[in-house]
Amino acid sequence: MSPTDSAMSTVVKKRASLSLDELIDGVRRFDRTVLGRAITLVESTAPSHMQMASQLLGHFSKPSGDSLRIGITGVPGVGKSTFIETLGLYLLALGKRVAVIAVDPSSTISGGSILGDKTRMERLVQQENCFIRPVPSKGTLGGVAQNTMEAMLLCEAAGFDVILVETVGVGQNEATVRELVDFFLLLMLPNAGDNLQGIKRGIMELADHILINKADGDNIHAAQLAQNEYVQAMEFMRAATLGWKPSVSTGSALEEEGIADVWQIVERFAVKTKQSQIFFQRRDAQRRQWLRLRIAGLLETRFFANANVQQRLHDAEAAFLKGNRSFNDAIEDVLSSCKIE
Ligand SMILES: Nc1nc2c(ncn2[C@@H]2O[C@H](COP(=O)(O)OP(=O)(O)O)[C@@H](O)[C@H]2O)c(=O)[nH]1
Ligand SMILES: [Mg+2]
Repeated sequence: MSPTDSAMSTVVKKRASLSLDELIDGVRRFDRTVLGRAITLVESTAPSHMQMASQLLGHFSKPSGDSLRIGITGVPGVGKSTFIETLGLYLLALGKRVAVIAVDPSSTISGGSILGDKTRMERLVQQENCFIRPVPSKGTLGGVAQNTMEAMLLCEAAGFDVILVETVGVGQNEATVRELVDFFLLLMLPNAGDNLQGIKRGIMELADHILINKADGDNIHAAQLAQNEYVQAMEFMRAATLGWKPSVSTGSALEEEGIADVWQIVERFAVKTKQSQIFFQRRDAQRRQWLRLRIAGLLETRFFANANVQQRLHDAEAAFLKGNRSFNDAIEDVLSSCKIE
């Protein structure tokens, strides 16, 4: 064994030093360090990790507990992280266990113009019944969805009651996250006039509730005007959840105003959608989607790890670069190395 090999194997050993049973046991015991390790394992795309990851997830694949999954979106700077911290502390005071999953925008926004979310949740981080986890937003939307879903499932298995998913209101992320959660909250800024024109109607149609944040100081009046405008605009929009009429409220994450109102709305939503079965239908759809995402992920990993595929890929690439095989033929050469038509 070369020195590099032995260094590698120590690294691998260190990472893999928890057995499947230890991971399962730690998650069950609400050990947040082990929970973090479990999430890291299921995020891994290394072929050597995938079997254990599947076993771990398989162990927790039955719906557990009575959790609520809440997605929170809005433009950068609207106050999502501040709101999550305030709501999180409020829920902890009610005796709930709160997990935060932040779809980390650092890799999608160039120049690192978004401050790290963790710095905004300093008080929350210190709480015993809280767990904060960034999910990398790089890679495919399917990959982000799968990572978010699996992190949520493991948090639920650990016994968290409320899962808050922060997603930045740019690109396609919010539509993907909408499909993963029970309730979707849109945060908006008080200057409605400019805002209504700038915001994509599509994002408003995903929301179960809109909170005009930063309704404090000089902004209170503007926030009320914005509220009226949004209420009117929502009149003509399709509801995100069958049988639920989204409403608009004002509040201040910073001054801890209007937070209890939002939570009451969430609770009413949960009762109502459980009565109408929509809640459970949505959860079933999420489980179906999860199965497909994992199949897709495994298919890709196994495909590219296959020695025959690697050989064909190597040959096809060379032939394509030399101009001996067309683009389409090169693709077919590689795809035909497995049996799927
Ligand atoms: N005045 C006021 N400022 C707020 C409020 N919520 C957040 N902020 C500030 O807005 C900035 C962005 O907040 P942050 O939570 O990081 O926004 P995010 O990018 O949506 O996660 C920070 O400087 C916050 O202190 C609020 O309710 N009122
Ligand atoms: Mg943030």
